Amino acid sequence: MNIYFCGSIRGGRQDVVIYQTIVKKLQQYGKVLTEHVSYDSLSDKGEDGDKAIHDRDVQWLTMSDVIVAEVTQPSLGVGYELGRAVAMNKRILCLFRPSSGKVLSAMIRGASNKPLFQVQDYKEDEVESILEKYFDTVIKN
Ligand code: 6K6
Repeated sequence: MNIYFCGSIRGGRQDVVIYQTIVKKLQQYGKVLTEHVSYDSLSDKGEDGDKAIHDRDVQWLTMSDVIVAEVTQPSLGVGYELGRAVAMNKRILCLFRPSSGKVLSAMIRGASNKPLFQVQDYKEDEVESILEKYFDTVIKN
């Protein structure tokens, strides 16, 4: 299974440790095409140029079976990826931490439409069990 993980890069890297926990868990279920989103050392510069990054990421989205996005830290890139993924009729799980004090965009929470587009509020220590439950269903269907 190809899994596309979305997390903030230029939107701010404060949740990178949670991205690492999520990516590690996702790797039990398939190939995470965007593992680099969880790298500690990722700067916001990139080496490939923005057009190459965009085109490669859209290609990976096309190849993905499931998209998992950590949406607590707002990111234009993550929002864009989710919009493109919805247009492709992909299966999408958005993870949001209310304990951050932030309020999730209505354009993400309001897009929730089970079973294809799911938004799940969670606490940090629940993230692995939430992914287990989600992927149990994905694997069965
Ligand atoms: C920095 C270091 C190496 O590469 C970079 C910049 N590049 C990106 N590389 C790969 N994917 C990217 C990059 N910038 C944004 N994205 C995609 O958009 C990722 O898949 C993230 O889910 C999302 C983050 O968007 P921003 O707006 O927070 O940057």
